[in-house]
Amino acid sequence: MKNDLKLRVYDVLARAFIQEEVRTCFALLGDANMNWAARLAEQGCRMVYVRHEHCALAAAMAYARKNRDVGVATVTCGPGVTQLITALPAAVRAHLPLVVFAGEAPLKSGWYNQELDQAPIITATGAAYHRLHMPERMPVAVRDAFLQARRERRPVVIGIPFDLQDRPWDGRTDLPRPSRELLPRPSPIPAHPDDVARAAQLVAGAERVVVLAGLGAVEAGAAAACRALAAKTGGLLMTTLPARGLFHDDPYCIGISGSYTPEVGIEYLKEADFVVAVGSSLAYHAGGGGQLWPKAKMLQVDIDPVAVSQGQEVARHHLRADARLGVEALTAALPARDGKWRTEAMAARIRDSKPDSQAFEIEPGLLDPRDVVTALEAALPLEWEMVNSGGHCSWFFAQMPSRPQEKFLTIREFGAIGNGISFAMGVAAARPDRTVVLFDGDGSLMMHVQELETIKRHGLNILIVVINDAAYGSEIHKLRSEGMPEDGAVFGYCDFAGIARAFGLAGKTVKNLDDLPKLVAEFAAIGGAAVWDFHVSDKVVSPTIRRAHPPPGSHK
Ligand SMILES: Cc1ncc(C[n+]2csc(CCOP(=O)(O)OP(=O)(O)O)c2C)c(N)n1
Ligand SMILES: [Mg+2]
Repeated sequence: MKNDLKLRVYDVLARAFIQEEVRTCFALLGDANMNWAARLAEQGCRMVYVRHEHCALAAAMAYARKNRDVGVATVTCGPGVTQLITALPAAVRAHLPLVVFAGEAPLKSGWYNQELDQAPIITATGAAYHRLHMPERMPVAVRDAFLQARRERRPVVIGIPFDLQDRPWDGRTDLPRPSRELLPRPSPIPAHPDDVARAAQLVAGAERVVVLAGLGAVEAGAAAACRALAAKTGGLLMTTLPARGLFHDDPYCIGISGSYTPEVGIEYLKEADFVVAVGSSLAYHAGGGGQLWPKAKMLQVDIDPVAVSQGQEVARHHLRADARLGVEALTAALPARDGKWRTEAMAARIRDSKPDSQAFEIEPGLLDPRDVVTALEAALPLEWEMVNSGGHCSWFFAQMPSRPQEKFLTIREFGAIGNGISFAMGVAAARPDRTVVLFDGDGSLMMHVQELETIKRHGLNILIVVINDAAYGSEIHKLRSEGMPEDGAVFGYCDFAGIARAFGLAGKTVKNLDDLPKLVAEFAAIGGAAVWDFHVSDKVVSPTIRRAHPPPGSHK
């Protein structure tokens, strides 16, 4: 820190971020960002200091998704930047607007041990990289980074050599107009009447319609419109995984589309003859290619309709429009129909069926992960924020149908494990008055278990539920299916309750599910953070794995 009163470049850079209304920044310090970060904090930005740079970016991702705003993180140059390389592609694929303040090695030295050509590493992930080497232009370049992140919905990393940051500021002290004031504010795009007429004719000719909503439907506020369309056609509703819970209280919602569809949903989708996909990119894992609905034609209602998505032919029919306006216009253009697919008996089946009814032999003393999820579904307050992580266990905790969409977050587009704890921190920072409950696997939690210290230090209110099968479940089930040795995927029941206590959190190995209501009440009363470890059997195989990796002997 400099003791003279002269304004430095990092002072102005910090002001430029404050001017962009940055109120939370996820950070890990080094030479190339610490002065800037200290100034940012002084100007009222809440700093969440994490223990691994990956987690700074991943937490900013969840913050951005939750607040529908730009997430901000900061890392030092060189090794600080290389730690971001798993989180960046995940943010790119999830279309999350982020700005990362990264340092760069000093320009003045002939040699610097942390020097690295950062741009190609960052741009290889799909994120943008801007070198800021001209102090006078930096405030505008920062503003433009926010504009770019918002418009392109991807991470923008700005790299600034730290000797430049340390220089006295000789330029103007007024800042450019912030990105929020410059952003175009277009109204939602209505559908063209010809497209509506064509779409209505197709839907009117269908008998078994399913309305599938994705995050685009959530963002456009299209939930009520989708329900009305499903009601008018007498059809059913479902969502993609990230949009789960959008129809949580609708008796005709068959759950999540794709790898996580519950049993009854799979059955009804086989009968469907028409799917209206609303605000969904029809991703591979959402069943966009139509494997789940072999008889159905598909109409996509979206501002950016596609023919092929993630290597698969998807919708043949398209209605280009804002999700809400498009669905409203379609519904209005449909004639009333007499026969309906939906019946009260179907609603009762949807309500009363287990997501997966397969029986498994379970070792004494271990739990069935499906029972754990059912018990948690009953015991956890509905207003708690849920964060779902990945891994084999994620099939089970995706099945909590009573939880509303606005209390749910999952970001899975890059398929990386280890992010749950960061996402939970991001949600906790975005919703400081709420309790956050994270559902994670043991392998995933261990990947960034150091963040328990961050949670403790920042007093975040997070309950971590570990579905602990003592293994990388996804890998064991695949290896077993191929008759391969499973040693590399099995590590035994690690003592998460003990680890949590060592970091100063509460920790509990929950053996009896009947204890849950009492445990939840106690946790709700005290708050803070805790890890609850549920030792589950690795004999319970999710339907997705059973389909894709049948047991040995059944291979063709
Ligand atoms: C960063 C990363 N490394 C490795 C993998 C491969 N992988 C996918 S699922 C999984 C197992 C996760 O284990 P756990 O969190 O315990 O969940 P489980 O599958 O056991 O339910 C692994 C290692 C991955 N997806 N991402
Ligand atoms: Mg596991």
